[in-house]
Amino acid sequence: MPDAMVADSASTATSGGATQEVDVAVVGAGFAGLYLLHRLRKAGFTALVIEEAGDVGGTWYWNRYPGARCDIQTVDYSYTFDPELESAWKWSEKYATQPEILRYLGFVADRYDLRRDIRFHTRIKAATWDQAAERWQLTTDHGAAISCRHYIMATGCLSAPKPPEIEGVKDFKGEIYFTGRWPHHEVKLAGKRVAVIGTGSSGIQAIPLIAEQAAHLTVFQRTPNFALPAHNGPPLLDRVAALESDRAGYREQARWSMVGVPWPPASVVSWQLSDAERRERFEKAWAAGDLVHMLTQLWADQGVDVDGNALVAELIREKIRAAVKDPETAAALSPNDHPFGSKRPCLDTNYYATYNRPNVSHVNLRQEPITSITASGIKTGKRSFDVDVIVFATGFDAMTGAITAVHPITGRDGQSLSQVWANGPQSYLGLTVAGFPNLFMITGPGSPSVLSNMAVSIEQHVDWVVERLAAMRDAGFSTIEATAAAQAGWAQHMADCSTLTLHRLANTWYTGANVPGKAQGVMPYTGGVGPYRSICNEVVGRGMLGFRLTGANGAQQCNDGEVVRLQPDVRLVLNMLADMKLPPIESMGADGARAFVAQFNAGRPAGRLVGEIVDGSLPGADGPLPYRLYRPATPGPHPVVVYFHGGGWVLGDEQSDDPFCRDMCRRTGMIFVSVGYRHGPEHPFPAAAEDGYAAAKWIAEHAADLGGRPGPVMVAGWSAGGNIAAVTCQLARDRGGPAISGQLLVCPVTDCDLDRPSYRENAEGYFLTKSLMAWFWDMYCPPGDRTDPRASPLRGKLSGLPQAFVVTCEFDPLRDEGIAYAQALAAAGVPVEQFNARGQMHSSYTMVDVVITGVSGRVQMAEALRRFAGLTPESRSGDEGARPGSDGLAA
Ligand code: NA7
Repeated sequence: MPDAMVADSASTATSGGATQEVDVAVVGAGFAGLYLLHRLRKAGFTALVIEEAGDVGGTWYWNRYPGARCDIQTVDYSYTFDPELESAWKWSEKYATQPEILRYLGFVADRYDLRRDIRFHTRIKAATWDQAAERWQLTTDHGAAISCRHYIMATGCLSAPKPPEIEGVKDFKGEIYFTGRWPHHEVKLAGKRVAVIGTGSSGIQAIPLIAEQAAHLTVFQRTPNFALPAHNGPPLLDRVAALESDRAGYREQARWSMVGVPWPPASVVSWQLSDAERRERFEKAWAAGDLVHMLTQLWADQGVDVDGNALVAELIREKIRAAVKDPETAAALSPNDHPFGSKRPCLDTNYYATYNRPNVSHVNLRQEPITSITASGIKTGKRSFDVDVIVFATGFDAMTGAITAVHPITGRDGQSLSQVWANGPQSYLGLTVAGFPNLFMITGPGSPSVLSNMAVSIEQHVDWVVERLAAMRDAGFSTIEATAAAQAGWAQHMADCSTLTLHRLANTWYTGANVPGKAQGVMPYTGGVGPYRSICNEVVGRGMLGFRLTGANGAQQCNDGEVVRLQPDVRLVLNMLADMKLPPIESMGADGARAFVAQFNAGRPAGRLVGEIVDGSLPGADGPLPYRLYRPATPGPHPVVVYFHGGGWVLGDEQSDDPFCRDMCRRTGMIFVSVGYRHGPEHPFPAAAEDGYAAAKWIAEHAADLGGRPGPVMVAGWSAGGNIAAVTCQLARDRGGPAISGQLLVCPVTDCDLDRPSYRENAEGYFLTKSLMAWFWDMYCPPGDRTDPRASPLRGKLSGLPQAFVVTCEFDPLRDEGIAYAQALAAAGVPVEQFNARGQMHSSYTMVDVVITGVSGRVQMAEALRRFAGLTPESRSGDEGARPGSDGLAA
C-alpha cells in the first residue's frame, strides 16, 4: 500500500546489458550511502550506489509530511568528516525542516560529485553470494545486473513503512497518505475532514500543521506518547559558540559520548535531590527543548531505574494536564504504559495545545479500537467517522524491515537472511552477519543506530567498514565473515546491555512490537555510542577478533572469540579506572593506600536511605572496636546480620562498604552491623579473625539491645571480610557459640594458594590484581601462619557449619578459591548454594549504583539471607514503610 502513494518512484524496468562489475555496491543514497561512496572512492575502490528514489536523501527524500524535522539539534545532526564542508554550510534552524536537510544532502552530493555513481529509480530484486567467485551477484529492476566483492546495506532504520493492518483500506473512496511516503506534489487539506492515525514522532509533528489547514481533524490514538516542546528557532548561540570555539574537540566529545551529542550525562541520582531541586532541573530541561537534555541531564537513574523514571514521567504528565483544557482528553494524551524514553519520545511544536482547537477531536483507540475502514471513513467499536482524507502516521517495520523486506538476500550455502532472522536479528557488532560473507550493514540491528545521533553513528560505521575493506585488500584477503561464536557473544552482550535500560519494558518499534508477528527483542545496541566505538576499535586491535578472513592460495586468518565478556557497566568502570592510570595500590604503602581508598570512596554515590544508622563501639578481642548499625525503615525487631567489610585485612573500616550495607539492609529488611575489626600490618594475624569472632559473639548476645530479633545471627562479608565471616563460623562452631543461622560469603578469601587458574587468568586488569592480593597477605599474615584455618578457612574442618551462600565472580582472582570453598562445604554436608556471577569482577557487588548489573546478584543474596532467617525469600526494594521526606538518619 505505501508504494502506491509514492509519487516519484515509478521506475521502469529496463533490460540490462553486461553485468556491471564494481568492488563495492551500496544500497541507499541517504546520509550513510553518500558518505560511504565518498569514503570508498577515496580509499581507491570502485563503487556504485543503488537508490530506489529519484534523488539522494534517503529518509529525508520520502518523509515530506507537514512538520517533518530532525529531533537532534541540527548542529549535531551533520557530517563531520570534512571541516571545509562544515564551514561551507550553515543551518538556519535549531531543528532543520525536511526541505533544508534534503538541500544539505543535495549540497553534499554536488560538492563531492557523488551522483555520477548513483543509479536512481532502481531496486535490487535479489542479492546472492557466489562462493566460487567470492562476489555478490545482484539483479535489479533497472539497468544491468551488478557483481560486487562487497555489498553494503545503507538502507536506514526507518525506511520500510508498515502496512496499515486495518481492514477495508482499499474500500476508502477518499485520499490516503502515508507520512513515510508523502507525495512530492502539494497536498491540499483546506476545507477537508482529515483523519490522522498514529501519534508517534511523525503524527505529533504533522498534527498541529494539519489542524491549521483542515476543516476538521480527528486524531486516532492507540498509545499516547511523551512529547517535549522543541522551542524551535535559530540554532542556539551557546551550542554554535561551543562548536565554533573548538570544532574538533566538540566533535570528538560527541563521538565518545553515550548518544552522540557532546554532553556528559548527569551523575547525581534522583533520590539525592530534593523535590525542589528535581523540579528545577526538569523546568530547565523543558525550557531547553531538547530530547537529549531531557534524557541525559536530569538525574542518572532516570534511564535505568523505574522509580527514577517515574519522577520525570509524572512531571511531563503535569505539563500535559496544564496544556490541554479538557481533562478527559488530557488524561487520554498522558502516557502511562511505558517509562519515559523507553519508546522514542517526540519533539513537538504546539502538539498538546492543538487539542484545544474547536476543529480537532481525539479518539482513544484503547477505548474504541478501529474495526474497519469503509468507503466513507473510519469505524470504531462505538462510532463511525466520515472523512475525506486519511493520513497513516503508523510508522515503520524498523531496523530489519529496511534490510529484509527490500529483497531476498541469500548468503553462504543458500541461507536466506529473512530465515536466519526469523526469530529476531542476529549480528556481530550490528555490522555483519555470520553466514553472509562480505555483507555489511550501516546502523543495522545490534548497533547504537536509532538510540544515537545517527550522523555520528553513520560516520563511525562507514569509517570502520571502509578502513577494514582497505586493510583486507592490502593484506591480500578477499572475504570476511563473522564467526558464530562472536555473533553469539554479541547477542549476549546486547542482552546484558538491555537489562541496564528500560527499553525492554515497552512495546515499541525498538523491540519489533509494532509489527504484528515480528520477533521481539531490543534491536538497537543500548550500550552507548562511545563504548560501542571502543569495542569496534578493540576488535581491530585484537587482530579482527571474531572474523574469519580468507584470501588467495588458501590464506586464512581467524581470531575467534567474544569481544565483550564483562558486564557492560563493569567494562565502563574498568576502562575509566585504566584511563586514570593510577599507581598500583600496593606501591602506596599501607597509609597511602588507606588515604587513596578514603578519597576514592568519597567520590562514589551516597548510599540509599535506610530507617536509621547508629554508630557505636563493641568489645573486640583486644579492646573496643567501632561498629555501624543499619536499621531498616520497617517495624522491628529485625533479624541481625554481622557484616565484615572488604579491604584485604589492611584497608577499609566499618563505614567503607556503606552503600552495600544500606542496599542489603533495605533488600533483606534486616539489621546490618558492620564491624571495624583491626588491620594489618599494625595488627597482624590473627587479630582480624579474633576480632570478627568476638564481635559476632557480642552482637549475638546484645541483639535485643540493638533492636534486633534475639536468637541466632547471620554473618556476611565481602573479600577479606568474607574470609572473616567464614572463619567466624568455624570458631563459633568450635567455641560453643554464638549460634549462626547462615553465612553469606561474597568473593571471599578462603585460601593462601595464589596459583589457582583464576589467579592466572585474572592476574591483572580487574581492579583486584594478583600482586595486590599478594601484598595484602604479606601485610596481614606471616607465611608460616597462612595455612592456619583462621587465615585459610578452606584448610579447616568444614562439617557442622551454618548453611552458606557463596558468591564468586568470573573475573576475580579469588573466583576459584570461592568455588573450592563452596564445593568443600557441600562435600562436608553443609547446605550451600554457589552463585558464579558471569561478567562480574571482584568489586562489582559493593559498587552499588555504579555497577547496576549487580542488582540481580544482590537480590539473590538478600533472598538467601531471608531464607537463613526463616523469612519468606522474596527480597524487598527497601521502600516499604519508608517515610517520604524523612532523611532517615539518626547517626
Ligand atoms: P512510530 O513512532 O512507530 O509511531 C506510529 C504510531 O502509529 C504509533 O502511535 C502507533 O501506535 C500507531 N499505530 C501503528 N499501527 C497502528 C494501527 N494499526 N492502528 C492504530 N495506530 C497504529 O512511527 P513514526 O513515523 O511516528 O516515527 C518513527 C520514527 O521516525 C521516530 O521515532 C523518529 O525517530 C523518527 P502504538 O504506539 O504502536 O500503539
